Amino acid sequence: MVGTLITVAPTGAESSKSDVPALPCTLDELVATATACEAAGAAVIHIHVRDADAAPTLDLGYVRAAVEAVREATDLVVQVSSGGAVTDTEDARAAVLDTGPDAASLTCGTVNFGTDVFMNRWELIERLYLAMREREIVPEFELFDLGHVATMQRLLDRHGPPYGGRVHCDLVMGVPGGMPGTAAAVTACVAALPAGATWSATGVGRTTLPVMLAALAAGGHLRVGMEDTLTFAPGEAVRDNAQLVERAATLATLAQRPALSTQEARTMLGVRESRSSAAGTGVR
Ligand code: KMH
Ligand code: ZN
Repeated sequence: MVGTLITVAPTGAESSKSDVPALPCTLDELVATATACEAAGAAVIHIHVRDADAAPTLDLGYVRAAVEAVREATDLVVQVSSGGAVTDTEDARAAVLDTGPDAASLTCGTVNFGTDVFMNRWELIERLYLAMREREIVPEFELFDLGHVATMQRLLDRHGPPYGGRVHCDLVMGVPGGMPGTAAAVTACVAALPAGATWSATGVGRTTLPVMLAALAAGGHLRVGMEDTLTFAPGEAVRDNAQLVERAATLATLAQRPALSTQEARTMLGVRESRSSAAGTGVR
């Protein structure tokens, strides 16, 4: 049986450093987290960047520095977020594809996001998808709801396969406004995925463990990290991202599907072999 791809999403765009002091926000903190998470079993890192005030930013200087620093310090597959924060513009979200990542997230539909709305118009989804393929960036289709599976299928039908030729999805579950983080929802989503697609799942907040266990049982992969989970157990704050990766790797080993190496992850995802951070040709 195939091993488990573990992705770490260490920072996100939603939590504030003042509320969560352990959140990696500076470049040094990001690199230290990336290094520790790779040692603990992560193979992919999903990056959101913070500025000097620890505020979420899509400033290309910051994002490029993060991509380069993580690549320099680790062998992790570097996946930038094209989702950003709910306040980011479409142009800014597209521009991060010019920072030379191996992979990028691609959310396949609009979703209520707590009291906010995470907007993903069809035109933006197409634009990001085509820009990724042009730049040889592997997309990770972020699916917050069952309808997003249908939109991903429409995208593939209309535009053909992504760069790398593989379809890899991440079920983002338990967001207030999206699909629930339950085993039943995992089953429903997975049944709707195209044949041959690989998938991971992440459960936000207290859904992290049920989603992780359901994903392992159903042959899926795992995403964990402080973007999605800040409480390790009732009343116990997460110590750091490596703690979440260690737990995921332990459960994967118990399921007899141990963590994939970074090289195995590159092969599975179809990531380009060598990539310089200077890549990028400008997003229209
Ligand atoms: N921060 C959320 C609004 C992604 O990274 O692509 C969107 C998000 C998805 O985190
Ligand atoms: Zn994200």
